[in-house]
Amino acid sequence: MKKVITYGTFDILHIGHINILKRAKALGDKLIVGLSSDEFNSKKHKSSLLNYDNRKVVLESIRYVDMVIPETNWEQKILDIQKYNIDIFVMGDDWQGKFDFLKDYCQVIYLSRTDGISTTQIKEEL
Ligand code: C2G
Repeated sequence: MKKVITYGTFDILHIGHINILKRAKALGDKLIVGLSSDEFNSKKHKSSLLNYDNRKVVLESIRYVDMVIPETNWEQKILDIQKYNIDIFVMGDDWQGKFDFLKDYCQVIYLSRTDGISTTQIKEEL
């Protein structure tokens, strides 16, 4: 049973999110998503249009997602990897290198982002 984890805000879901979730799931058997809380979003200097509960329900409905846990701080990843026996940590390559410290605990894979789409762009077009 190979377990994969990834983290993010996943506001206003779009194909970029689906692509990374689909590819992350394909790397193992179970995918856990650490979903940024509304409070943590403000620490990331990001605001989401949809609140945590809404974003959580949406993520849980995706076939590639097996479990959603809250992401409330930058320090929880090592604990999450140990707590959930994670084999692979996945992030989009806009984070390339930023999480290499996790290589002591699990495999770290950065996947290419989907070009031409972002929540920021959608918000601006709205
Ligand atoms: N993503 C992507 N292609 C896009 C947009 C997003 O592959 N066009 C990926 C990002 O690289 C990330 C995931 O989708 O891996 C979620 O993106 P965000 O919700 O923007 O997450 P972010 O704000 O990067 O938060 O601790 C890590 C942070 O919580 C990551």
